[in-house]
Amino acid sequence: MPYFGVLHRYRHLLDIPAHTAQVSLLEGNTLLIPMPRLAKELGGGFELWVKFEGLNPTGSFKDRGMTVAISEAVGRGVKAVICASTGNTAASAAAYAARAGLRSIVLIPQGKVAAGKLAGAVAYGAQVIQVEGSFDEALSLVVEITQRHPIALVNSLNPYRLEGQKTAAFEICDLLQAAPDWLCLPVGNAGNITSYWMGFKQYDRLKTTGLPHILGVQAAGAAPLVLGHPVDHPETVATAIRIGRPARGEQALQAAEESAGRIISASDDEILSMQRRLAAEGVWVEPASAAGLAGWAAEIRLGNIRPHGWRVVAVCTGHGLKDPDIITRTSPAPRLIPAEMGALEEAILET
Ligand code: AN7
Repeated sequence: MPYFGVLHRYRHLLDIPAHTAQVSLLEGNTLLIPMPRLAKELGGGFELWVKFEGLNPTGSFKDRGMTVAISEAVGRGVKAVICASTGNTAASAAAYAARAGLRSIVLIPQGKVAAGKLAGAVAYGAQVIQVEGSFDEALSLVVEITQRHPIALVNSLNPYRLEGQKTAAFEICDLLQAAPDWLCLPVGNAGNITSYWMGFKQYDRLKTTGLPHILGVQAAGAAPLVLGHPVDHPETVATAIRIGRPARGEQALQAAEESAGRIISASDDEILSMQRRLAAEGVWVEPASAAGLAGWAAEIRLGNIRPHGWRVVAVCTGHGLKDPDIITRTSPAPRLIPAEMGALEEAILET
């Protein structure tokens, strides 16, 4: 049966208005990749899967929520949409707005958005505006402007974004025939952790698929939910989750508590090291996307979680291609040789 995207597949399970007019790029249906070698390296005793959300049409999980938010907006006659973004939401909003023939405006924190995301937003035709400030400041601006002008807000304060993002939880349960024991994922503005928890609870009510413990992971330099207070100047190499005042923070804490999970933080070093380990198995994700698994690895190492046959799904939210600079910046440049056999042999045989 051909695949038509998350709205087509799961519409009956989403709380959305009847006017919603499907705008899709056939997002969703992403791969759940088994990672037995990495599980063993991390100590073993559990089964590890990566839900690779970087395989969505614009390279991140944001497409699941955006198809629904834009479909709803189009259905009620909206002509322009706006969001604040650390990059992925911007690219996704721009793409779905383009698909629908809407104008899109995206606000990004100056100098803190990875190259592939900015390029995406520009390529899809968004009006990109840089703000001299953080994501959190940009978000306050877009919330206010949507109260003054007829422009639809497509940040995850928009409830239809969450409805769409629930579909990832449905897919995992459909594929594994049950919820996993643990779900680990990065936390920024906290829309995704909220959506997963809504999705798992809904599926459990409908199909008794069970509930996972949720491990939400923030970057140590942007960890308001771990610290218990907002962070005014968040800093992390994982720019996607460089967020100090998560819009859905309360719901994230509730998801962690209700699921008997937790929200922890991982250092930039731990995040980058996990990014490398994943890439060493052929799965290249952007730094933020490695945070969930970096947190899991730390919990195992510290003895806070004892793995006994758990089935673990790590959500890798965005593709490595989104942020190529972080890799090239932190690795030696490829060696340059003359176009001669002797030089090639010397270069590859010397060590
Ligand atoms: C790769 O694009 O907030 O906790 O503006 O891009 O739902 O915010 C991105 C967030 C994780 C965190 N991984 O998700 C934005 C933005 C990646 C991300 C998150 C983001 P939320």
